[in-house]
Amino acid sequence: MKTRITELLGIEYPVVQGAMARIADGGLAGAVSEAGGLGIIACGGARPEWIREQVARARALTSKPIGINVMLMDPRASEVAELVCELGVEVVTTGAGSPANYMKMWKDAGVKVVPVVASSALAARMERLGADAVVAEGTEAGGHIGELTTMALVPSVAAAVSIPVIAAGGIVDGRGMLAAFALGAEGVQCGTRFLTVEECGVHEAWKEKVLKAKDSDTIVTGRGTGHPVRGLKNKFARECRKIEMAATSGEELEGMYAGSLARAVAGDVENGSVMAGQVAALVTERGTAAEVIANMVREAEALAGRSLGELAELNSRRARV
Ligand code: TUI
Repeated sequence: MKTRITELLGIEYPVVQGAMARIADGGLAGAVSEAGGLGIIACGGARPEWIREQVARARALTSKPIGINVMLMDPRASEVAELVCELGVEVVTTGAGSPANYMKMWKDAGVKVVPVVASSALAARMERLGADAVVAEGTEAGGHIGELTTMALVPSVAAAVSIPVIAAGGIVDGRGMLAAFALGAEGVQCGTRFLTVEECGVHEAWKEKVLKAKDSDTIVTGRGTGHPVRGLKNKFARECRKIEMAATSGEELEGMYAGSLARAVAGDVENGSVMAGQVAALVTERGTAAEVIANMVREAEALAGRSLGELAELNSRRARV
């Protein structure tokens, strides 16, 4: 399969694994890249020594390109930004802010730069600064999110830039991949779908919670702080919502979130922030990274050759290809 994304990133399939803070390590990223997608090591909240180890771990699993994600709200973001160049990773993605300050450094080092954006305005700004592609991430996604849905955001971003667009948020299988391509994307990024794969080291309790989730089981907390985060409903989320309703300032809320991801990572899925996207409801299997990617691409291509009438007929029989 060939798209501007596969050519740009030097990968076989235009499927990128979303960076999931404290979860997406070298083991997962290496497996995704070896399977022909792009694996990304999430550096939000990570120490530089950990990042070095994980890049080495991914390199031991694959000789194909890998990526690093810089979480821009992280106090160590500028340190991580420099590590990207030093470690010679092929691709950098960014999240939760504008990477304007680092763009020149990365471009000069020959790194492919793919910022995650939640608006067409930021996408256009990123293109002007030299971004190679953008990830347009809709509010269906897990973790830190913007306002627009994938359905509204992807065509809007595609109209605003000439560089290729990778769609994210709510994509879990070939149906979503085909829909994203119909909206203007040339690649997809999936996070939640990779949470339950064999190579993902997230706590078993988190995997089980995703596998059992229904479509109304995610909730957004932190809107009052200006940093909304989507995760699975639990005691922590209910408490957050209760306090948010009563709070009079953002600062009053910030304290609640300290350590919440660490608790979930340690397996406390009731009192921690169990980030996941709306499509958690559609994740009902585990599988391997290679199976996820191969099935997604196979299904998208099998659907793409059909007329709308044929698609409707398949839908009427609730049939999958
Ligand atoms: O970054 C993400 N998702 C994340 S980061 C993360 S780590 C975390 N840990 C604990 C608490 C909170 C977060 C978990 N999930 N996605 C990419 C993304 N970026 N989504 C939306 C945006 C975004 C939003 C606004 C990017 C830029 C922006 O505006 C920047 C500007 O300057 O206009």
